Amino acid sequence: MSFLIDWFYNIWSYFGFMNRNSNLTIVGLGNAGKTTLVNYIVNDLIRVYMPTQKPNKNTFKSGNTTFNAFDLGGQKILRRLWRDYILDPNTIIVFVIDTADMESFTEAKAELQHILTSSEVSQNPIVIVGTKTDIPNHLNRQQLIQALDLQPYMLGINTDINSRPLEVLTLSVVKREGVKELLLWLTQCSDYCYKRKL
Ligand SMILES: Nc1nc2c(ncn2[C@@H]2O[C@H](COP(=O)(O)OP(=O)(O)OP(=O)(O)O)[C@@H](O)[C@H]2O)c(=O)[nH]1
Ligand SMILES: [Mg+2]
Repeated sequence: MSFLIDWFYNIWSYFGFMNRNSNLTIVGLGNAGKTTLVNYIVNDLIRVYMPTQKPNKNTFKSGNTTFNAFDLGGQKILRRLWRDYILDPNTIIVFVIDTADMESFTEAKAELQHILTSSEVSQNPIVIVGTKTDIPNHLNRQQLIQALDLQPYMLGINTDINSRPLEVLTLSVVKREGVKELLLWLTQCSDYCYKRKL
């Protein structure tokens, strides 16, 4: 039976009939580059933004999916808001981290681990996005995986923690590199989540 559903699904997707919505919750420490990334995706614009105080909703389309992206503030006092948005069972979590800011790594890693080990969001897909790869001495994808202790999640060692989609990507908004790959992953992830619910 499921092959029939897949078949109809593929045909409908092919003809563009399969429009759907997906939520993104964008978190990460202050200054990580969240607002810059979202606005680049939405408006193709690179400019400087004030630190985010209130959550901002931005909408953009990629493939057949309309994404509602909630860009949250990363300053310590604002992080308690993250939970309210992350708890949406249908949201894809986008955790943004500055690959060139070694000083903030311990704190970023702690926040990320908190999310990764939270049973409340254990099914939510998560993409860890390392930004600012244009800055010299940044960590590349492999170094980022190591620094954040993400090897068990990537290697399929523990099936419990691998039951959800998880990816690590790096990019630079300034150089306009890696953003297409992020959009592709988000679109595929949204497809996968949709099928998972069928
Ligand atoms: N070199 C470089 N700088 C970047 C890049 N992306 C963002 N930045 C800079 O990083 C700084 C912080 O960017 P924001 O997007 O405001 O950071 P944020 O994560 O939204 O911060 P909060 O709103 O405080 O949580 C700004 O000075 C940006 O210009 C990038 O790809 N490369
Ligand atoms: Mg911001």
